[in-house]
Amino acid sequence: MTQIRTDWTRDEIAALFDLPFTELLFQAASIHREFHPPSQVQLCTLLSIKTGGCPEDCGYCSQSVKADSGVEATKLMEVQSVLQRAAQAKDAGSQRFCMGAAWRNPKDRDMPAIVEIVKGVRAMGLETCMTLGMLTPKQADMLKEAGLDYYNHNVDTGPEYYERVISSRKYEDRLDTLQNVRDAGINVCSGGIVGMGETRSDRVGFVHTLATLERHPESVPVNALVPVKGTVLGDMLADTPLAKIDDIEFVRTVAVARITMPMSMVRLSAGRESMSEATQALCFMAGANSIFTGDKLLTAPNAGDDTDAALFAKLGLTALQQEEPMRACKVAEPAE
Ligand code: SAM
Ligand code: DTB
Ligand code: SF4
Repeated sequence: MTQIRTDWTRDEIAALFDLPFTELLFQAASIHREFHPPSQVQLCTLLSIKTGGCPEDCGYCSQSVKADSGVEATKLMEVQSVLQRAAQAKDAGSQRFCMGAAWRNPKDRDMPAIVEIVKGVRAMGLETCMTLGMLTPKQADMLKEAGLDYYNHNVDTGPEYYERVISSRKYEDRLDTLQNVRDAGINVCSGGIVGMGETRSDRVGFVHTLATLERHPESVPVNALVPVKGTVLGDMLADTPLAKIDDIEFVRTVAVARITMPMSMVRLSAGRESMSEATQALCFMAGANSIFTGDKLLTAPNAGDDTDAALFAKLGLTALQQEEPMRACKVAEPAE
């Protein structure tokens, strides 16, 4: 019986990464089966409700003002337009509607519209998730009151590599917002990006940060860097193609996330569009049980519904219909 642990050491996590690949996959798949229905995958839909013009300097992001990516800055979408897109997502079978804004943090004047959006999407019977940048405790409380189910705020990588990717905020700022979200009683969605030129040891640090939070994030998105021309990291990768993350190393990261955070939904997130079916299948074997559907992420292309329907049929996967009862049971079980 696998216990939920938040006292993982870096050495233990490094040792998991070092396991023979088939052994790592076997352990991850076994734990996956203990906590989740292994052939069901949660479908989430993303919508950028405010695109581009972001003052932050995240080296991977097409929406930073520092990037020369051609992404045009827009205003916050009208509430009704967002609700229309949510209705389409629901019709397409999505369970969760995730809305992203290219902000360092929401301004207080933005909050009434955000609250209205959360209420409206929730009233459709969709789970709501927002990612709006840093939040104050008060803003987190307002979102909770509006009925927000999840807040996404990624730690992105290990603490040592963070300042190589982003200089306009600190790792601690990210952790503070995660704490504010937790304290407000909103479920936490936090993960990061693999393939930004980080080392194995940075990936160990990344998983270690998440797996040693007081409570594991309920959702852990693992993104593969989408290299966007005009961003620091996109251009670096174009110049040094060998820096591209190895598929097996990506799957290892998913497997280690699954083993260390057994109850979390591990989301195979950005980067699927350029991933082979075989690599995605290995990710599902390694414990990934959530994806973003549709043909667009925030600004980058995504696999698309037809492609995913074909993949699911080939692999015998089905859409997860509801938050799994198995997870609820595990929480209720007493520790030994
Ligand atoms: N501005 C908010 C923030 O940074 O928290 C929300 C939006 S931001 C685009 C959400 C996340 O998307 C980032 O934390 C990062 O992990 C991911 N992301 C952004 N650009 C990406 C890219 N090119 N490839 C992979 N993941 C990316
Ligand atoms: C997350 O971890 N991945 C999503 C979501 N959270 C907001 C965003 C991926 C963005 C990919 C690049 C783009 O579309 O611009
Ligand atoms: Fe802004 Fe978020 Fe992009 Fe960073 S990742 S530049 S905070 S939109």
